[in-house]
Amino acid sequence: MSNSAIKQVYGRRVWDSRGRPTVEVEITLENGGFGRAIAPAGASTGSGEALDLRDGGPRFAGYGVDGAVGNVNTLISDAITGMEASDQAGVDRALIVTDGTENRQKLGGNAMIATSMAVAHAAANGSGQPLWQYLGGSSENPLPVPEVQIFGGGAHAEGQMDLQDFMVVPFGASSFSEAMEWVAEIYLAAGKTMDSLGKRCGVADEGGYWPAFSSNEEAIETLARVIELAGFDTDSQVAISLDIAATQIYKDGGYFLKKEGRTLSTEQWYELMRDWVSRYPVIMIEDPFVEDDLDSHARFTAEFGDKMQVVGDDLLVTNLHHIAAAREKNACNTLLCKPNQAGTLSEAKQAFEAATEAGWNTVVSARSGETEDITIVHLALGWGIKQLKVGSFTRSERMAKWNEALRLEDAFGADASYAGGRPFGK
Ligand code: 2PG
Ligand code: MG
Repeated sequence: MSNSAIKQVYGRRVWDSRGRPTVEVEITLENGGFGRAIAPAGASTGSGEALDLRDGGPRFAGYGVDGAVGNVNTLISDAITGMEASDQAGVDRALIVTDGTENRQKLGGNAMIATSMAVAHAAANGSGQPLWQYLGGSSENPLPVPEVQIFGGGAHAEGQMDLQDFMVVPFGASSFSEAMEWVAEIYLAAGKTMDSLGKRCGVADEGGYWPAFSSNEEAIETLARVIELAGFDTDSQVAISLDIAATQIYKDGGYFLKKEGRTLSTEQWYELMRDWVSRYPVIMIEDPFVEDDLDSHARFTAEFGDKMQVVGDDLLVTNLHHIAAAREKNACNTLLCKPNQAGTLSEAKQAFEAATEAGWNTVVSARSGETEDITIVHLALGWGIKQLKVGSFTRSERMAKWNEALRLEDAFGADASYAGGRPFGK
């Protein structure tokens, strides 16, 4: 038994940013290395993603994780105790085999991803390296370009707005810290604008404003105005990213716009997005169509893919088979990489590598249900992922990630650089 052998696996229930139970795992190694990680949880989930194991029943509205935590302390502990934590692929394989299901319903995707990430943290700690470095990163890897939510809607705001995330992308900043400064100014300007319009209602699940706009377009138009009001140029400094999360509004063969009280055919919906994209500075659009409509995604990517990023989240669910199918049809040009959709770190990394091989860009992403866990920031720097999406610019489960990236930028010192620019289009 060499140094990084896993000595102890311990799971406990903690709580996420929506006040729901989630799984925390702690790993202790023979060499004294220690790692801890917490599973995040989505609200607008894609149908092919790894399933969180929930207890069901009346307690905590069914969101309990006693079963998943129990699995960590029994089945998972039995399967990986004694294995080398430095063999991430081997540990992840053991998790996958022990689970034995397609969608991780036996052990629970939540139990698996928390374990997989905690093992990486423990191995890094045991080897005396920060996680990003242990994962193979160098201080020459650029800090990622953030996508930051200003207005939240969709499943994160009880459907008050049809689209889910109205975000800003400070692609023209010269450093990550400058990007954060720009976002802070825009966030303040957005608050002032909403107050003066009398449209500030509260905050959505990820901390962005939950506005009382009468249409999606009003929100996009306001966001473009706010960027300019804060003093930024939308051509060269800060532009808009939209997560449509279209599967959530797809009903009975059409796209249902609740505020406007109308349902659009796929063709009408396509036209509406074409209109938005032509009139507003939108440089990224995520899940523009229902997740199984690869043809519409392909048509959209053929028309706009050289000008903007077409991002697959529910479309790809960080899954190699979905990525292969989308690649075959050219259905997008960017992967949204969410480790908990995959179930293990090794599978998330394979998804990133498959996307890179396809010539796509990748955004590593948090979930709408989050905690203080900052693993994804280290994945970005460790694997060399150039974009990062973690929600708004408020609330500590979001700020924990932005602040961790600032710490890493600081630690890189003179080597620090910023991914900047736009991967597709100018
Ligand atoms: C998404 C994420 C983050 P959720 O759709 O990209 O905004 O939401 O975690 O609910 O899937
Ligand atoms: Mg999404």
